[in-house]
Amino acid sequence: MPLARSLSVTSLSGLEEWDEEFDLEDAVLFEIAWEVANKVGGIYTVIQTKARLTSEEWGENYFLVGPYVESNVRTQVELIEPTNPALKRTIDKMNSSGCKVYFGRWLIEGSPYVVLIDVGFTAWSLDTWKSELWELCDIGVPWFDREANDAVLFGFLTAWLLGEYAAQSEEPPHIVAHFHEWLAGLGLVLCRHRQLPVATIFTTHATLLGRYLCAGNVDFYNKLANFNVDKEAGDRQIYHRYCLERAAAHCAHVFTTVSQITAIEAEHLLKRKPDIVTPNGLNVKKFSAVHEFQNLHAQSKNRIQEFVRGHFYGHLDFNLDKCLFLFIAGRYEFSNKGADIFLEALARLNYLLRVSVLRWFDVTTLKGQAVRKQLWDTAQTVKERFGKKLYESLLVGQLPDVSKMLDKEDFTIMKRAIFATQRQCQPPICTHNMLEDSSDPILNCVRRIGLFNSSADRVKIIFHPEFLSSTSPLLPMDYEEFVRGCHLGVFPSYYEPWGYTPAECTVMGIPSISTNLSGFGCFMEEHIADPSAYGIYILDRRFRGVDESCNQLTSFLFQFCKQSRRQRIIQRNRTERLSDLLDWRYLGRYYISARHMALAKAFPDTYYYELNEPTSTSGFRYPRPASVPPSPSLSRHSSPHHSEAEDNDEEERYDEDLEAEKDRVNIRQPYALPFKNKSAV
Ligand code: G6P
Ligand code: 1S3
Repeated sequence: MPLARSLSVTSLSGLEEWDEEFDLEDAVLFEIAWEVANKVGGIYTVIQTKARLTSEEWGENYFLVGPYVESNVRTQVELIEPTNPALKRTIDKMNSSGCKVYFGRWLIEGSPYVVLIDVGFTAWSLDTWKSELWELCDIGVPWFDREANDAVLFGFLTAWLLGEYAAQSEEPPHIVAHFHEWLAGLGLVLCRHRQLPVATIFTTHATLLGRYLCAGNVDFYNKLANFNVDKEAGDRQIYHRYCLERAAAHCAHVFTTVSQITAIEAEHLLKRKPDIVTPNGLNVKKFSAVHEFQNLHAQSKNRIQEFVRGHFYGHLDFNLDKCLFLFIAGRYEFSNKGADIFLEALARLNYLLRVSVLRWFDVTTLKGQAVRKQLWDTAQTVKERFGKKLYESLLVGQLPDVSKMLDKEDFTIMKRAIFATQRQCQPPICTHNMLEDSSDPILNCVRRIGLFNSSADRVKIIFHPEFLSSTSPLLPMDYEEFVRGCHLGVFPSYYEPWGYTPAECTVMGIPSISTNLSGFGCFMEEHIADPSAYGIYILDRRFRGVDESCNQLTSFLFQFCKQSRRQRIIQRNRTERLSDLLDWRYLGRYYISARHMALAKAFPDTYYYELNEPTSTSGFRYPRPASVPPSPSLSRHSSPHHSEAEDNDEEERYDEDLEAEKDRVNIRQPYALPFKNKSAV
């Protein structure tokens, strides 16, 4: 029976309303990725955050397919009996033929169904399937490439699943299968080869060759059109992986990438122009109190301050309240993610801050003030604890026992404060003992630029080489809390197909620096008239040399440091206002469009689709803020330099400029989706 499903993407502060009623008939959607319920990198975020919207649209007919990893299943998945009869028969059949396939609900927003396949359990088929792959398309996978072996197993198993599902369906089904990244791509190639009734989509989140070439010393973007791709892949011993990726891109009914810049890269390196760009979104949390995100910033910042207090124990000769927290995070690809130029820019910033601070204040006086304030704070803390004990004693009608009024903890607090005035060695750079300390690129760079957290340095560095976790004894915060507590995210990537890190900052109202070589940076540049006024700084890494980009980055950082607290608050309000642009409720339409396109291509007798602007996400633009931009002012200094009076007037801060601008934002929807069920045309 045809299921009528309707999707309503409602108005998001200025983004035009988009209501579309359409009939998907009996179509079912399988979304296949190695990162389903399995966190490895950015694709996990795509799948996990998009699940709610896709579940709303497809309901019971949406299934995510991924690898079975026991530790993940234990914490993230509720295993249940398959609800869909054809899928139940499929899984039973596969399990009785030597596979291990599980079904469950992934315990995330939207609670989507997941089909998880234990690839290791079917490893006995690896050689047979590799031979079949060789017979089919001359792709030889070497035995030692573990990831590629997994890709072969996963590919054959997902194609088996989809084929079996088609066979077990009572009516000829309309299946949409969306495959993400090369690791899942072989399943798509096999679906086409076996001529299964499946509309296929392949999304690449980064091309293999692009990632490898950029990580080397190659002028990637200027040479993009001229690479001998086979040779380059062969030289890097990834030819077989590259072939799997390219085959998937070419076999797909619809090929998509996450940004325009990766679309160009794919056209040159994979030799197919994407049919549509599907930018990455996020699930934007809206608080009932509009300024809750500002309060959360203050709360999280306090926790980071506590951590910094501990890290710089004995060396806290700076005022934490005037300390700005800048951070970088991401996959450990030193130059691709721009850690190299970030560190270099920090060294230059350190110089600028030292020079400019010295011009106005005597540094030793500043330090003396910081130490004095810390001792004062300690005395206040101990006084409060003392007062509480005194009060408790009086409450029970007793005079206090003076010998018990100061306990062990009070003495510890006071000793720590005294030690803080004595300095022997520098505070550490790294929070962990690194196994390969001498060859670690970050530590080596820090050694080269000489930023060792000395007391004269205005820029201090802490390297936390591990995922953040709220259960860590060191810094008990999860990533989201940490980001909220910082002032600026710095992501000067050279290779970044999309870049979730600055997008996450934006939806939490934290300004960020990205680049015009990242999908996110280009997207924001395209859709905002004056990105930096909204706290979206876009570094030019495309038309400038490394040294010039580094100077520009230093200048962004220096200007940011000169902002007053009030200016930062206004800027955070503006940044947060861009969230709607990055919400799946808005960006999800590109995925929807890709699926409609694939259905129409694979089942032209049933579905019809017409696309107006196939590869463009253009058509809307945030105007320049109406009020004066939060330009840095040297006379007001709440960060490195600051007056108390200025902080006090922050309460009247919020939305004089927000109100003024709200009505001016009027964004056209990017393009219409004239998808119709053919019978309704
Ligand atoms: C938020 C809080 C304010 C706090 C401010 C600190 O806006 O609501 O109470 O003063 O953050 O801002 P800063 O940029 O100095 O961390
Ligand atoms: C990739 O992950 P990465 O950090 O290796 O996919 C992400 C999701 O599409 C994307 O945001 C990122 O730029 C890519 O590089």
